[in-house]
Amino acid sequence: MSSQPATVHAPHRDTGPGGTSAFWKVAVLLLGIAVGVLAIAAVAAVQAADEARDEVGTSGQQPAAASPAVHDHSATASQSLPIQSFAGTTGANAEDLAKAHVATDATLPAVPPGDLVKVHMTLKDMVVEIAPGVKYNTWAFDGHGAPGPILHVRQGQTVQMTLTNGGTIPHSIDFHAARIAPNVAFKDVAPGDSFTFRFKATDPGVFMYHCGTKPVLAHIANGMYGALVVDPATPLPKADHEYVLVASEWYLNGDGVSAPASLDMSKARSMMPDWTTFNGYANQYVTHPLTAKPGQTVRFYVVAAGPTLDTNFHVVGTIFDRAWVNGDMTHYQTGVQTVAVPAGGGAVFDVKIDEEGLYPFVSHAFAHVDLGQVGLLKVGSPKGTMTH
Ligand SMILES: [Cu+2]
Repeated sequence: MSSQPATVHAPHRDTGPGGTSAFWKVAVLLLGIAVGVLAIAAVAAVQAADEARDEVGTSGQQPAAASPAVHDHSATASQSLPIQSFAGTTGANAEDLAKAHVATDATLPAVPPGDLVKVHMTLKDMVVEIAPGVKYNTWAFDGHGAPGPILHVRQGQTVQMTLTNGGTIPHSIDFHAARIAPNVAFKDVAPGDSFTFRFKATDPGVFMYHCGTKPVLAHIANGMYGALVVDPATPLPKADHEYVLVASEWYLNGDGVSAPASLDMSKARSMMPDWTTFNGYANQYVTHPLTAKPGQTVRFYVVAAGPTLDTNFHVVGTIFDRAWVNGDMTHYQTGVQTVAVPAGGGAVFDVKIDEEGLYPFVSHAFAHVDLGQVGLLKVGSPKGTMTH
Protein backbone atom coordinates (compact mmCIF):
# COMPACT_ATOMS: atom_id res chain seq x y z
CA MET A 1 0.00 0.00 0.00
CA SER A 2 2.75 2.42 0.92
CA SER A 3 4.29 2.10 -2.53
CA GLN A 4 1.19 3.44 -4.25
CA PRO A 5 1.65 7.17 -3.57
CA ALA A 6 5.30 6.97 -4.69
CA THR A 7 4.54 5.34 -8.02
CA VAL A 8 1.63 7.64 -8.72
CA HIS A 9 2.90 10.99 -7.55
CA ALA A 10 6.70 10.87 -7.55
CA PRO A 11 7.23 11.22 -11.33
CA HIS A 12 5.62 14.66 -11.18
CA ARG A 13 8.24 15.78 -8.71
CA ASP A 14 11.15 14.24 -10.69
CA THR A 15 12.91 16.86 -12.89
CA GLY A 16 16.61 15.77 -12.93
CA PRO A 17 18.33 14.07 -15.93
CA GLY A 18 18.02 10.32 -15.76
CA GLY A 19 15.84 10.83 -12.69
CA THR A 20 13.03 8.59 -13.88
CA SER A 21 15.10 5.43 -14.06
CA ALA A 22 16.84 6.24 -10.73
CA PHE A 23 13.45 6.82 -9.19
CA TRP A 24 12.11 3.45 -10.32
CA LYS A 25 15.18 1.63 -8.97
CA VAL A 26 14.70 3.25 -5.57
CA ALA A 27 10.94 2.64 -5.68
CA VAL A 28 11.39 -1.07 -6.50
CA LEU A 29 14.00 -1.40 -3.75
CA LEU A 30 11.69 0.26 -1.18
CA LEU A 31 8.78 -1.86 -2.32
CA GLY A 32 10.87 -5.02 -1.84
CA ILE A 33 11.81 -3.98 1.69
CA ALA A 34 8.20 -3.13 2.54
CA VAL A 35 6.95 -6.52 1.31
CA GLY A 36 9.62 -8.29 3.37
CA VAL A 37 8.71 -6.40 6.54
CA LEU A 38 4.98 -7.07 6.05
CA ALA A 39 5.62 -10.78 5.51
CA ILE A 40 7.61 -11.04 8.76
CA ALA A 41 4.92 -9.12 10.65
CA ALA A 42 2.19 -11.38 9.26
CA VAL A 43 4.02 -14.57 10.29
CA ALA A 44 4.54 -13.13 13.80
CA ALA A 45 0.86 -12.17 14.08
CA VAL A 46 -0.32 -15.65 13.02
CA GLN A 47 2.00 -17.27 15.56
CA ALA A 48 0.79 -14.96 18.32
CA ALA A 49 -2.84 -15.70 17.48
CA ASP A 50 -2.17 -19.46 17.51
CA GLU A 51 -0.49 -19.23 20.90
CA ALA A 52 -3.34 -17.17 22.34
CA ARG A 53 -5.89 -19.62 20.97
CA ASP A 54 -4.00 -22.55 22.48
CA GLU A 55 -4.02 -20.73 25.82
CA VAL A 56 -7.79 -20.30 25.71
CA GLY A 57 -8.24 -23.88 24.55
CA THR A 58 -6.28 -25.33 27.44
CA SER A 59 -7.81 -23.08 30.09
CA GLY A 60 -11.36 -24.34 29.52
CA GLN A 61 -14.20 -23.57 27.15
CA GLN A 62 -15.65 -20.67 29.09
CA PRO A 63 -12.78 -18.30 29.86
CA ALA A 64 -15.07 -15.51 31.00
CA ALA A 65 -17.39 -17.68 33.12
CA ALA A 66 -15.38 -17.17 36.28
CA SER A 67 -15.41 -13.40 35.90
CA PRO A 68 -18.92 -12.02 35.46
CA ALA A 69 -17.83 -8.54 36.60
CA VAL A 70 -17.56 -6.81 33.25
CA HIS A 71 -15.72 -3.85 34.69
CA ASP A 72 -12.69 -6.07 35.20
CA HIS A 73 -11.23 -5.65 31.74
CA SER A 74 -8.18 -7.71 32.60
CA ALA A 75 -10.48 -10.72 32.85
CA THR A 76 -10.98 -10.75 29.09
CA ALA A 77 -7.50 -9.65 28.11
CA SER A 78 -6.26 -13.11 27.17
CA GLN A 79 -9.26 -14.07 25.05
CA SER A 80 -9.03 -14.46 21.33
CA LEU A 81 -11.34 -15.66 18.60
CA PRO A 82 -12.97 -18.04 17.99
CA ILE A 83 -15.28 -17.62 20.95
CA GLN A 84 -17.34 -20.42 22.36
CA SER A 85 -20.98 -19.76 21.53
CA PHE A 86 -23.98 -21.15 23.36
CA ALA A 87 -26.44 -20.22 20.64
CA GLY A 88 -29.42 -22.52 20.69
CA THR A 89 -28.74 -24.15 24.05
CA THR A 90 -32.03 -24.23 25.96
CA GLY A 91 -33.55 -26.06 28.87
CA ALA A 92 -34.43 -29.70 28.17
CA ASN A 93 -38.19 -29.14 27.95
CA ALA A 94 -37.93 -26.00 25.84
CA GLU A 95 -41.40 -26.21 24.35
CA ASP A 96 -43.12 -26.50 27.72
CA LEU A 97 -40.97 -23.71 29.15
CA ALA A 98 -41.81 -21.47 26.17
CA LYS A 99 -45.53 -22.12 26.71
CA ALA A 100 -45.24 -21.44 30.45
CA HIS A 101 -43.37 -18.20 29.86
CA VAL A 102 -45.65 -15.16 30.18
CA ALA A 103 -44.96 -13.11 27.07
CA THR A 104 -44.07 -9.46 27.55
CA ASP A 105 -47.15 -7.39 26.80
CA ALA A 106 -46.26 -5.58 23.57
CA THR A 107 -49.34 -3.36 23.67
CA LEU A 108 -48.54 0.35 23.60
CA PRO A 109 -49.69 1.86 26.92
CA ALA A 110 -51.97 4.91 26.94
CA VAL A 111 -50.66 8.49 27.07
CA PRO A 112 -50.94 9.87 30.62
CA PRO A 113 -53.04 13.05 30.94
CA GLY A 114 -51.67 16.51 31.70
CA ASP A 115 -48.71 18.53 30.53
CA LEU A 116 -46.24 16.89 32.90
CA VAL A 117 -45.59 13.15 32.81
CA LYS A 118 -43.74 11.94 35.88
CA VAL A 119 -41.71 8.76 35.44
CA HIS A 120 -39.88 7.06 38.26
CA MET A 121 -37.64 4.11 37.55
CA THR A 122 -35.63 2.13 40.04
CA LEU A 123 -32.64 0.22 38.75
CA LYS A 124 -32.29 -3.29 40.08
CA ASP A 125 -29.94 -6.18 39.43
CA MET A 126 -32.08 -9.20 38.63
CA VAL A 127 -32.05 -12.57 36.91
CA VAL A 128 -34.38 -12.84 33.92
CA GLU A 129 -35.20 -15.58 31.45
CA ILE A 130 -34.24 -14.66 27.85
CA ALA A 131 -35.04 -17.99 26.13
CA PRO A 132 -36.64 -21.24 27.34
CA GLY A 133 -34.70 -22.21 30.46
CA VAL A 134 -31.95 -19.67 29.77
CA LYS A 135 -31.30 -17.25 32.64
CA TYR A 136 -29.27 -14.05 32.54
CA ASN A 137 -28.03 -11.59 35.19
CA THR A 138 -29.40 -8.21 34.05
CA TRP A 139 -29.07 -4.69 35.35
CA ALA A 140 -32.70 -3.83 34.87
CA PHE A 141 -34.72 -0.64 34.60
CA ASP A 142 -37.59 -0.62 37.05
CA GLY A 143 -37.33 -4.31 37.87
CA HIS A 144 -38.69 -5.14 34.43
CA GLY A 145 -35.81 -7.12 33.09
CA ALA A 146 -35.24 -6.06 29.52
CA PRO A 147 -36.57 -4.01 27.96
CA GLY A 148 -37.42 -1.50 30.66
CA PRO A 149 -40.92 -0.01 30.80
CA ILE A 150 -42.41 1.29 27.55
CA LEU A 151 -43.17 5.00 27.90
CA HIS A 152 -45.77 6.86 25.85
CA VAL A 153 -46.27 10.61 25.72
CA ARG A 154 -47.64 13.20 23.32
CA GLN A 155 -45.52 15.76 21.50
CA GLY A 156 -45.29 18.85 23.69
CA GLN A 157 -45.64 17.05 27.02
CA THR A 158 -42.80 17.38 29.51
CA VAL A 159 -41.25 14.24 30.92
CA GLN A 160 -39.98 14.39 34.48
CA MET A 161 -37.63 11.48 34.94
CA THR A 162 -36.51 10.30 38.34
CA LEU A 163 -33.90 7.58 38.39
CA THR A 164 -33.22 5.71 41.61
CA ASN A 165 -30.19 3.47 41.56
CA GLY A 166 -31.01 0.30 43.42
CA GLY A 167 -28.04 -1.52 41.88
CA THR A 168 -24.48 -1.90 43.02
CA ILE A 169 -22.59 0.29 40.51
CA PRO A 170 -23.28 3.72 38.97
CA HIS A 171 -25.92 3.92 36.22
CA SER A 172 -27.64 6.65 34.21
CA ILE A 173 -30.43 7.15 31.68
CA ASP A 174 -30.01 8.64 28.21
CA PHE A 175 -33.21 9.55 26.32
CA HIS A 176 -32.78 9.79 22.57
CA ALA A 177 -36.03 11.80 22.54
CA ALA A 178 -34.50 14.63 24.57
CA ARG A 179 -32.69 17.73 23.40
CA ILE A 180 -30.69 18.34 26.55
CA ALA A 181 -27.09 18.64 27.78
CA PRO A 182 -26.10 15.00 28.36
CA ASN A 183 -23.33 15.83 30.82
CA VAL A 184 -26.02 17.25 33.11
CA ALA A 185 -29.11 15.11 32.50
CA PHE A 186 -27.53 11.78 31.63
CA LYS A 187 -25.00 11.83 34.45
CA ASP A 188 -24.04 8.80 36.50
CA VAL A 189 -26.15 8.16 39.56
CA ALA A 190 -24.38 6.42 42.44
CA PRO A 191 -25.91 3.32 44.10
CA GLY A 192 -28.56 4.40 46.57
CA ASP A 193 -28.92 7.87 45.03
CA SER A 194 -31.79 9.38 43.03
CA PHE A 195 -31.65 12.02 40.31
CA THR A 196 -34.44 13.96 38.61
CA PHE A 197 -34.42 15.90 35.37
CA ARG A 198 -37.00 17.14 32.89
CA PHE A 199 -37.18 17.41 29.14
CA LYS A 200 -39.90 18.42 26.72
CA ALA A 201 -40.86 15.80 24.14
CA THR A 202 -40.54 18.14 21.17
CA ASP A 203 -40.03 15.50 18.48
CA PRO A 204 -42.51 12.75 17.61
CA GLY A 205 -41.39 9.19 16.92
CA VAL A 206 -40.25 6.08 18.72
CA PHE A 207 -37.03 6.59 20.61
CA MET A 208 -34.59 4.43 22.47
CA TYR A 209 -33.58 5.15 26.03
CA HIS A 210 -30.68 3.41 27.71
CA CYS A 211 -28.07 3.57 30.40
CA GLY A 212 -25.18 5.69 29.17
CA THR A 213 -22.64 4.76 31.82
CA LYS A 214 -19.29 3.45 30.59
CA PRO A 215 -18.71 0.97 29.18
CA VAL A 216 -22.04 1.59 27.45
CA LEU A 217 -21.66 -1.66 25.51
CA ALA A 218 -21.82 -3.58 28.78
CA HIS A 219 -24.68 -1.58 30.28
CA ILE A 220 -26.89 -1.97 27.21
CA ALA A 221 -25.91 -5.61 26.73
CA ASN A 222 -26.96 -6.22 30.34
CA GLY A 223 -30.50 -5.11 29.56
CA MET A 224 -30.48 -1.38 30.28
CA TYR A 225 -32.71 -0.10 27.47
CA GLY A 226 -36.29 0.65 26.57
CA ALA A 227 -38.52 2.69 24.27
CA LEU A 228 -40.32 6.01 24.47
CA VAL A 229 -43.10 6.64 21.97
CA VAL A 230 -43.91 10.28 21.31
CA ASP A 231 -47.22 10.75 19.48
CA PRO A 232 -47.24 13.57 16.93
CA ALA A 233 -49.36 16.59 17.88
CA THR A 234 -51.35 15.85 14.72
CA PRO A 235 -52.57 12.29 15.25
CA LEU A 236 -51.45 9.49 12.95
CA PRO A 237 -54.05 7.58 10.91
CA LYS A 238 -56.13 5.35 13.16
CA ALA A 239 -54.69 1.95 14.04
CA ASP A 240 -56.64 -0.90 15.62
CA HIS A 241 -53.66 -2.40 17.44
CA GLU A 242 -50.40 -0.73 18.47
CA TYR A 243 -47.50 -2.99 19.44
CA VAL A 244 -44.01 -2.02 20.62
CA LEU A 245 -41.08 -4.29 19.79
CA VAL A 246 -37.65 -3.62 21.26
CA ALA A 247 -35.03 -5.67 19.47
CA SER A 248 -31.76 -6.55 21.18
CA GLU A 249 -29.03 -9.13 21.35
CA TRP A 250 -27.45 -11.10 24.19
CA TYR A 251 -23.87 -12.27 24.74
CA LEU A 252 -23.55 -15.07 27.29
CA ASN A 253 -20.51 -16.30 29.21
CA GLY A 254 -22.24 -19.62 29.90
CA ASP A 255 -25.28 -21.44 28.55
CA GLY A 256 -27.52 -19.83 31.18
CA VAL A 257 -29.23 -23.20 31.76
CA SER A 258 -27.08 -24.69 34.50
CA ALA A 259 -26.60 -21.26 36.10
CA PRO A 260 -27.59 -17.70 35.11
CA ALA A 261 -25.17 -16.32 32.54
CA SER A 262 -23.49 -12.95 32.65
CA LEU A 263 -22.03 -10.81 29.91
CA ASP A 264 -19.21 -12.08 27.74
CA MET A 265 -17.58 -8.79 26.81
CA SER A 266 -15.39 -10.42 24.16
CA LYS A 267 -18.43 -11.75 22.32
CA ALA A 268 -20.11 -8.36 22.65
CA ARG A 269 -17.12 -6.62 21.10
CA SER A 270 -16.99 -9.25 18.35
CA MET A 271 -20.76 -8.96 17.73
CA MET A 272 -21.33 -12.70 18.19
CA PRO A 273 -24.64 -12.92 20.07
CA ASP A 274 -26.00 -16.12 21.54
CA TRP A 275 -29.57 -14.87 21.40
CA THR A 276 -31.44 -12.07 19.68
CA THR A 277 -34.89 -11.13 20.91
CA PHE A 278 -37.97 -8.96 20.56
CA ASN A 279 -38.88 -7.64 24.00
CA GLY A 280 -36.23 -9.67 25.75
CA TYR A 281 -37.21 -13.31 25.15
CA ALA A 282 -36.38 -15.44 22.12
CA ASN A 283 -39.36 -16.44 19.97
CA GLN A 284 -41.89 -15.44 22.64
CA TYR A 285 -44.45 -14.19 20.11
CA VAL A 286 -44.14 -17.41 18.12
CA THR A 287 -45.52 -19.30 21.11
CA HIS A 288 -47.78 -16.42 22.15
CA PRO A 289 -48.64 -14.53 18.93
CA LEU A 290 -49.70 -10.90 18.71
CA THR A 291 -53.24 -10.73 17.37
CA ALA A 292 -55.47 -8.80 14.99
CA LYS A 293 -58.67 -9.34 13.10
CA PRO A 294 -58.73 -9.50 9.30
CA GLY A 295 -58.88 -6.01 7.82
CA GLN A 296 -57.57 -4.29 10.94
CA THR A 297 -54.59 -1.95 10.86
CA VAL A 298 -51.71 -3.05 13.08
CA ARG A 299 -49.04 -0.53 13.98
CA PHE A 300 -45.58 -1.70 15.08
CA TYR A 301 -43.23 0.65 16.91
CA VAL A 302 -39.80 -0.92 16.55
CA VAL A 303 -36.63 0.11 18.36
CA ALA A 304 -33.31 -1.62 17.76
CA ALA A 305 -31.62 -1.38 21.13
CA GLY A 306 -28.56 -3.36 20.05
CA PRO A 307 -26.23 -2.84 21.82
CA THR A 308 -24.66 -3.15 18.36
CA LEU A 309 -26.76 -4.93 15.74
CA ASP A 310 -29.43 -3.45 13.47
CA THR A 311 -32.85 -4.99 12.88
CA ASN A 312 -34.14 -5.40 9.34
CA PHE A 313 -37.83 -5.34 10.05
CA HIS A 314 -40.10 -7.31 7.76
CA VAL A 315 -43.52 -8.93 8.04
CA VAL A 316 -43.75 -12.14 6.02
CA GLY A 317 -46.81 -12.36 3.80
CA THR A 318 -47.52 -8.65 3.51
CA ILE A 319 -46.05 -5.28 2.60
CA PHE A 320 -45.91 -2.21 4.80
CA ASP A 321 -48.82 0.08 3.99
CA ARG A 322 -47.00 2.85 5.83
CA ALA A 323 -43.41 2.94 7.05
CA TRP A 324 -42.20 5.96 8.97
CA VAL A 325 -38.57 5.18 8.25
CA ASN A 326 -36.00 6.14 10.87
CA GLY A 327 -38.81 7.43 13.06
CA ASP A 328 -39.30 10.48 10.85
CA MET A 329 -42.98 11.12 11.51
CA THR A 330 -43.29 13.95 8.95
CA HIS A 331 -43.97 11.48 6.14
CA TYR A 332 -44.22 7.77 5.47
CA GLN A 333 -43.22 5.42 2.68
CA THR A 334 -45.70 2.99 1.13
CA GLY A 335 -45.33 -0.44 -0.43
CA VAL A 336 -42.07 -1.12 1.42
CA GLN A 337 -40.97 -4.70 2.12
CA THR A 338 -38.11 -4.41 4.64
CA VAL A 339 -36.81 -1.42 6.59
CA ALA A 340 -33.50 -1.26 8.40
CA VAL A 341 -33.85 -0.04 11.96
CA PRO A 342 -30.35 0.94 13.03
CA ALA A 343 -28.98 0.14 16.46
CA GLY A 344 -30.03 3.11 18.54
CA GLY A 345 -32.85 3.97 16.13
CA GLY A 346 -36.56 3.37 15.70
CA ALA A 347 -39.26 3.21 13.05
CA VAL A 348 -43.03 2.85 12.84
CA PHE A 349 -44.90 0.46 10.56
CA ASP A 350 -48.53 -0.08 9.59
CA VAL A 351 -49.87 -3.25 8.05
CA LYS A 352 -53.47 -3.99 7.14
CA ILE A 353 -53.95 -7.67 6.49
CA ASP A 354 -57.24 -8.86 5.05
CA GLU A 355 -56.57 -12.57 4.84
CA GLU A 356 -56.66 -14.73 7.94
CA GLY A 357 -53.34 -16.41 8.74
CA LEU A 358 -50.09 -16.48 10.68
CA TYR A 359 -47.75 -13.69 9.56
CA PRO A 360 -44.20 -13.85 10.95
CA PHE A 361 -42.46 -10.59 11.80
CA VAL A 362 -38.70 -10.87 11.69
CA SER A 363 -35.39 -9.22 11.36
CA HIS A 364 -34.74 -10.29 7.78
CA ALA A 365 -31.03 -10.60 8.55
CA PHE A 366 -31.83 -14.26 9.06
CA ALA A 367 -29.11 -15.05 11.56
CA HIS A 368 -31.34 -13.04 13.90
CA VAL A 369 -34.32 -15.28 13.21
CA ASP A 370 -32.18 -18.30 13.99
CA LEU A 371 -31.17 -16.71 17.28
CA GLY A 372 -34.72 -15.75 18.32
CA GLN A 373 -35.73 -12.44 16.73
CA VAL A 374 -39.00 -13.68 15.26
CA GLY A 375 -42.65 -13.56 16.23
CA LEU A 376 -46.08 -14.16 14.75
CA LEU A 377 -48.96 -11.84 14.02
CA LYS A 378 -52.04 -14.02 14.16
CA VAL A 379 -54.74 -12.55 11.96
CA GLY A 380 -58.17 -13.99 12.68
CA SER A 381 -58.37 -17.62 13.84
CA PRO A 382 -56.31 -19.57 11.33
CA LYS A 383 -56.12 -23.33 11.60
CA GLY A 384 -52.78 -25.08 12.10
CA THR A 385 -49.37 -23.66 12.95
CA MET A 386 -46.50 -22.00 11.14
CA THR A 387 -44.48 -24.83 9.64
CA HIS A 388 -41.66 -22.79 8.13
CU1 LIG B 1 -26.04 1.15 33.63
